[in-house]
Amino acid sequence: MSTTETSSSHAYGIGIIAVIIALGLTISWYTMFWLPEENQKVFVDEHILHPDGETIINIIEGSSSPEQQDNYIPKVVQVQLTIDNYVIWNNVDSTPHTVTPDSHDRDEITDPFSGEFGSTGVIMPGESYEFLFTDAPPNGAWVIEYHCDPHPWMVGIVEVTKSRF
Ligand SMILES: [Cu+2]
Repeated sequence: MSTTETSSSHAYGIGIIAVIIALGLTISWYTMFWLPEENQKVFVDEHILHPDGETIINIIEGSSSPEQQDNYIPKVVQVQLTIDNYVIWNNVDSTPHTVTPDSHDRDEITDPFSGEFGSTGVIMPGESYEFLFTDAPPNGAWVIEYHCDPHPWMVGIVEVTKSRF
C-alpha cells in the first residue's frame, strides 16, 4: 500500500467520525431542548388570539374617591372567546390605579397563554393595561374578580366564556 492511499483513507475515517459526532450532537439537542420547548407551547386557536373585537373598560375621573360608586366602567364585563376576549383598561383618571386580582391562587388567575392576570405596578393616568383571555371552562365561565390596590373600594369582574357559535 502506498503512503498516499493510507493518508486518504485515514482522512476518510476522520470525516465519518466527525459526521457521526455532529449527528449525535444534533439529535441530543433536538430531544433535550427543542422537543420539550415545542411541547410546552400552548395551542391557542387563531380566532382566540385575534378576536373580532375588544372589550374596553375605562377607569373614570374621580375613581380614587370612596364616595364615588362608579370607577371601572363597565364594572362587570362578559367576554366571549373569539369575539371580544382582548380586554383593555384605560386609566382616564388623573390618579394612578391598578388592576389586581382578588384571588392569590395562581391557578385561578393564570391564563395558559397570557400568564398571570393583573397589572404589574400602577397604571399611570393616560396609560392602559391589556390582557388577552384565551381560556374558559367547557360549560360556564372563568370569573375573575379584581380591585385597585391603593383604592380597594374599586372593584370589577371579568367573566370569560366560550363563544356560543
Ligand atoms: Cu385606584
